[in-house]
Amino acid sequence: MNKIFYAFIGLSFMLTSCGQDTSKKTVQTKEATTFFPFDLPEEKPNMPLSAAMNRNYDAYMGVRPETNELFTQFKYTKLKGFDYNNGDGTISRRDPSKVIFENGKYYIWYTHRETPTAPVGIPRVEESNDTIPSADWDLSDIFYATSKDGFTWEEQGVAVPRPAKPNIGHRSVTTTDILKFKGKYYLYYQAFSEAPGKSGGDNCPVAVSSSDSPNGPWTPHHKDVIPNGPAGSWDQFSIHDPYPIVHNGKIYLYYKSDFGKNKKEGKGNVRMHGLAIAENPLGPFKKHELNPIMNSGHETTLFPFKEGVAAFAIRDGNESNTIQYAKDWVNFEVAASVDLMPDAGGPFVKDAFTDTKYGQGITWGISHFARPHGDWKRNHVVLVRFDCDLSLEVNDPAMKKHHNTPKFEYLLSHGLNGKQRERISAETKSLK
Ligand code: AAL
Repeated sequence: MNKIFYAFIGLSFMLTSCGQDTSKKTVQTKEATTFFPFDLPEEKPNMPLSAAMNRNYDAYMGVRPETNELFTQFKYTKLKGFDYNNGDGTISRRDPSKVIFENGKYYIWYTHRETPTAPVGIPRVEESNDTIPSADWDLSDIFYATSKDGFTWEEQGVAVPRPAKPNIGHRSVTTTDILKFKGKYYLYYQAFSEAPGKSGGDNCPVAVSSSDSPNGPWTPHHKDVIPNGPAGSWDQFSIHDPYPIVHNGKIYLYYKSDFGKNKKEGKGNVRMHGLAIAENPLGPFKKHELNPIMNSGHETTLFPFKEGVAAFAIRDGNESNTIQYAKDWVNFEVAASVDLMPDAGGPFVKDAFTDTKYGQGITWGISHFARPHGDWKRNHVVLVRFDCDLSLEVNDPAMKKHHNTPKFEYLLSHGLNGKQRERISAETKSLK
């Protein structure tokens, strides 16, 4: 009964607020705006609204997660076909590229490390040498794998090996992504000439290799294609996670940079994303004058969506755990807050290279999960499949549920440390 009554009042308000007679409207509005209607209107109601309610209508593609095309759950599945030496830290696979479909099968490329020991870690970089890795992505090559169904993969071996010294990347080639442009294939990747961490940060240029076929052979171009910014600029040291998409006949390459670290002031890295645009896959790439164009995120995951481009902001920054949207491919706005985002997601983007004018979105991809056993001494990363509904072609209500209940153990695994316990007990003692 209540529901019907309020719906009636809400409806009569909406109808009268669209009327012609403004004096009447004012009176009616005064009476009717005492409440917001029980049935959440799909269209923005013509009544005074709070900042939050204005945002709910203006900033999102739907007024509730179920109708917001850029809201999704993420579901995960273990991949078949990859061996990790019982997870002892000597084999790692991480930072997968986008998935592409060619020759009747799916392809992915990724960082592959196989070393006699697990990495010592960036803080102990001085203990690394020609066979002992510093970071998990040290002493790596770019491998590829193919699959008929996206769940079971066959590792095909190396696509881009570390080149001989003194070429860039002779220490490690990592974190690749794929571009198909005018019938040729390009792999962009981070090319380390020293162990990650050796000169402070994780600094390396971006190199590119090309091929006439996704099966290779790949020709390395031995050049830095996305140069670092000038001294003092946000991307002066690192250009990570190069991620190309074709837009307006050009290559839009999004990347991440680590910056803003100040050990003395106890400030860690911030991570933001930039955009570099080129007409030719081998460059020159021109950085966008508004860079950084995303204030949050870590690895880059983007896909054409409607007229614009959607991006994952995972793990770092004020807007982490959001999916963002830029209608003009540059100015990103938060489009959804989400849970359990895929780290380093490499989605299957059907229209990544078709220069689409209306992107259809994604439903799955390959991402990575660091330290599945939680042990830094056996540090390695595994590839995993994620599924979602960020697609205009699919409507999967089960992917639009917005209520994740983590296991109690998961919550408790994020416990207080000793120092925090001391502060809390001192606080309690100080209460008289
Ligand atoms: C990743 C990426 C880049 C970084 C390192 C390896 O997740 O952001 O690739 O350099 O970590």
